[in-house]
Amino acid sequence: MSSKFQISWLAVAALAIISSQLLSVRSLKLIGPEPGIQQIIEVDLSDNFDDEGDEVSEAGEDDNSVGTSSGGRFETDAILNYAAATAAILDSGNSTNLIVNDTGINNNVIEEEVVLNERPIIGILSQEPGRKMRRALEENNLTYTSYIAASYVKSVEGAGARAVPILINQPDEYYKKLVRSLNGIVFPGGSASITNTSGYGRAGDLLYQLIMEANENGTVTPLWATCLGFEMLVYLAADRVRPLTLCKAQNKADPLYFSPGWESSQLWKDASSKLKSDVQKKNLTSNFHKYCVITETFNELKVNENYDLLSTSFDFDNLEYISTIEHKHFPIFGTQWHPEKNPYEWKFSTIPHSPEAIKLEHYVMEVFVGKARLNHNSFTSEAEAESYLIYNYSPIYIRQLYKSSFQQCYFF
Ligand SMILES: *[C@@H]1O[C@H](CO)[C@@H](O)[C@H](O)[C@H]1NC(C)=O
Ligand SMILES: *[C@@H]1O[C@H](CO)[C@@H](O)[C@H](O)[C@H]1NC(C)=O
Ligand SMILES: *[C@@H]1O[C@H](CO)[C@@H](O)[C@H](O)[C@H]1NC(C)=O
Ligand SMILES: *[C@@H]1O[C@H](CO)[C@@H](O)[C@H](O)[C@H]1NC(C)=O
Ligand SMILES: *[C@@H]1O[C@H](CO)[C@@H](O)[C@H](O)[C@H]1NC(C)=O
Ligand SMILES: CC(=O)N[C@H]1CO[C@H](CO)[C@@H](O)[C@@H]1O
Repeated sequence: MSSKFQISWLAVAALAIISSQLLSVRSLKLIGPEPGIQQIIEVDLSDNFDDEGDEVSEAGEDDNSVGTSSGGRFETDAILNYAAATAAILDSGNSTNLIVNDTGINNNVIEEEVVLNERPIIGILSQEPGRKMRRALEENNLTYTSYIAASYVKSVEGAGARAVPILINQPDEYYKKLVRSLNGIVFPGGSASITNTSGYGRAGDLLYQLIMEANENGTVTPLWATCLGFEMLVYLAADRVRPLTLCKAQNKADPLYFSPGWESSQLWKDASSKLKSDVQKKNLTSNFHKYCVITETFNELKVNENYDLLSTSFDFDNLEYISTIEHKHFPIFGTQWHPEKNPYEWKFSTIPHSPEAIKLEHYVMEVFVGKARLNHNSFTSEAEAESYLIYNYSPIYIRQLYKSSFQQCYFF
């Protein structure tokens, strides 16, 4: 855990200037830097924060505690990234104070009042219709060229965010504008190509580069990638090398087999012990994939240098494959399974609808949208935001057109 937080001193300096970009943490104290050696970060998340500037009086002494609600003290690598630390330290409360003691750099103490973004907007990437959907659209004289399954929209809405569709085959400037304006992005599942031979793959490639750049710049920019989106995430993280192995996990509900370190991960650290136990013992995750990423490939392609493997699952032939990953420093999550199907899709009988399965979806989406609340990007006006929102489109009850695996889809 000692290199969990990476703080860029450049980003810290930028903080003094860009107060609107500030993130939520009651108190953060940075001591140093001493080039080339470890830095120490002390974090105080205690409730009795003293406005007068007693920023770390309540900090714990446990060297390895990470983002606990009582604070802690963290040793990190020399190159540190501010965004990752504050994202990881996200805790309750909407109005908090952040103090950076940069003694050793400028002998300055920077104090800022920060608020959570309570109106997060999440962009959801659209994609080309699959073969069956395309035929059904043609038969109905519908000329749409891309779609988003409504379950992804409902899923972010259920966690307190609004959704914006991200269209495919648009100029680069469109995607740059959206990454500057949105608070988080979703790469949904589906059947498009994950390479730049599809509009989905091309948009995903540019969005991923922009998301990484924004996070490196100190703007917490969360990404959630499901199923095909997960496969594209690993492909991009592997520097555009296909990471996929054929497997058989269509229409299958599974537990997660957690990997070492999962309990302190960004994704699982705040889960209730009941949920953590249920997701290991019960078949709460919905799987619809015929490709898998196996651990060997993940390591060979060095994706493991930047991403933590959080869980594996097994296909029908007992092949063990990677089911959950997250970025080591940024709020970027990938699941081969479909959280959004549990509450919102009904066609296949294997989709889990138990109360525990619904809690799982709510929990992971709350973690994701929680990270988006640390992002203070916005459109230039509420009117501009409205012009992009999904409310400009109406979902179609797609099962009236063909035997779709989706209940409702948005078409563009
Ligand atoms: C900032 O940190 C330095 C080094 O630990 C310490 O000597 C100084 O008192 C701190 N300043 C404040 C205002 O906390
Ligand atoms: C589609 O268009 C063709 C040609 O205009 C027409 O014959 C057909 O009835 C239309 N189908 C539907 C479902 O509207
Ligand atoms: C598509 O990807 C390939 C392989 O990474 C690359 O050589 C090519 O330039 C890309 N094309 C476009 C249009 O981005
Ligand atoms: C990151 O920062 C660089 C340098 O300031 C800037 O040119 C670039 O546009 C930023 N990228 C994003 C995605 O914010
Ligand atoms: C989970 O699914 C498998 C079949 O894929 C089944 O054998 C097992 O009993 C299920 N477990 C539970 C707890 O329902
Ligand atoms: C839960 C909570 O802390 N709510 C606070 C959010 O911020 C407003 C304005 O500062 C306070 O009035 C609320 O009490």
